[in-house]
Amino acid sequence: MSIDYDAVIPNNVDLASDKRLQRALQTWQPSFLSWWQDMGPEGFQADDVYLRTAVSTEPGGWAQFGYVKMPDYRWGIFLADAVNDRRIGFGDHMGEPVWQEVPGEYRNVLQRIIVTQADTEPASVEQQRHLGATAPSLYDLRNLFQVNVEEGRHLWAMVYLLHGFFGRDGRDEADALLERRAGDVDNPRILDAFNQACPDWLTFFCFTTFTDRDGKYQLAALAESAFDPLSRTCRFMLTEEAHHLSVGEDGVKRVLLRAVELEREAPDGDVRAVGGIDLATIQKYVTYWFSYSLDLFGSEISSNAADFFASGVKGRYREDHEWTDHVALDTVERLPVMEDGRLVYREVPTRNAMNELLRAAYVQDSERVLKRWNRALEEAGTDFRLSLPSTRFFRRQGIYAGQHFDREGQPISAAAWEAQRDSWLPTAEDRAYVASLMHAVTEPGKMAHWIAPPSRGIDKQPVEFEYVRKA
Ligand code: BYC
Ligand code: FE
Ligand code: FE
Repeated sequence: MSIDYDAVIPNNVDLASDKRLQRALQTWQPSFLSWWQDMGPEGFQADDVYLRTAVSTEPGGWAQFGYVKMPDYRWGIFLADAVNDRRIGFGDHMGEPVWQEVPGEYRNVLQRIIVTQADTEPASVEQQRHLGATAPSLYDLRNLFQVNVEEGRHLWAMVYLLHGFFGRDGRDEADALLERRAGDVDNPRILDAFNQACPDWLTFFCFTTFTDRDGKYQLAALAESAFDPLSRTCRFMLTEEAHHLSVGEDGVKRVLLRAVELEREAPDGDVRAVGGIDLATIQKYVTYWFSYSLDLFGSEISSNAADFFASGVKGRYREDHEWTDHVALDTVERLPVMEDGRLVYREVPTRNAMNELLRAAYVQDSERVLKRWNRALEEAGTDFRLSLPSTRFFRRQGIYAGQHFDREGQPISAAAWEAQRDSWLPTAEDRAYVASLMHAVTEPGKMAHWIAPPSRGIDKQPVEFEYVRKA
């Protein structure tokens, strides 16, 4: 179905024919806009930003670029096309037709998952709202805002499901999504990575590399869902997500390349002495955000995850392509668990290890990113290489939480942890140093001292294009 762009809420779900839903969403819309004014990008609401807007859900030509003031962005409801005669692909209902309505027995779990997914979207906008003031270039400023408006659209995508399929409860949850606040001690966001501060651009690039990548894997698992409207919603969100990941990966790469350049210019190779971010500090930020994002997959051993899979609510990554046994009832996974202070392998029913299987796919994907960064370092002529810590390192959720492991994942004492922690994770001093470099660069084509320029601009525009025009 084509997108109705004349409607108050652009959509391809034929909203015009469902007056009740349309009214409910049009009532929520002013609350969303007022949240965006209060909690969205601070200081840039009146400026013209060169943004892409979704105009179709066809792969390929789905986006259109042009100057838009952010509050005028056409946030809408776009589902990927329905798959003809789609069947449930895994779990206890394998082979049955997918659901177009919410089955009563799965209403609570589905609602909880959708609310959790929804909550992360506005949370990330709140976390990033002050970054515009210190953007290293107009190119980066525009990318930040592109990510922000699309996370706003992801919120719309989930609110459509809540309003359309969960009645009164869904409407209440949609309101609550605009009331929780990232980092607020009294009314925080649901998942802990979304309550962390995002005070500087190195953090932003690590967040979009590793935390948005959790989004990619969670959305892919939900795209397998037996609840077809959720599946179609997530499939379209994934096309937008790819850009967020590239903003992160390319951003970190540009900071790395600049560090190598400055290392050569600096007396004694001291990058900080010449105003750059040194490679060791970049490694610490990578370690921190990778570990924080691992927590977002939930516990390694989880009866919730087993129930999600059994009911058909949430599948594995590319369930159809990467797995042959889609029922997973008679198999086990071997996981290292802590017993009496030692790591031992224990067998866990596969269904209870679903979070760990999704996390493993995520780790593999993250390793591919590290490989690309390391290739760039090699080409730049340095011996320095980045690495990811063990999945047991610095965890706050799941079976390794509350214990100490070194970067290789070996159990260590609290004292050994204290002694080495500052060499593994950003210290207050590291953060203060990175913060001291953050100053806005607003001349088109110019870059902050600590970051290399991108290799190309956006939508075939040159790097020196005026991506954000001051009002
Ligand atoms: N922080 O069995 P467990 C994105 C809770 S990112 C705090 O271990 P389960 C984006 C858990 O809720 C993608 N609490 O976990 C990225 C449960 O609480 P209750 C977001 C946590 O349920 C960047 C308890 O611990 N999407 O889109 O199997 C920018 C034990 O649960 C955490 C989704 O998350 C944590 N890290 O799985 C913008 C998909 N981890 O029930 C956007 C939907 C666990 O005891 N969510 N807990 O009160 C899910 O599928 C599941 O909720 C989870 C957890 C995978 C998150
Ligand atoms: Fe998102
Ligand atoms: Fe994202």
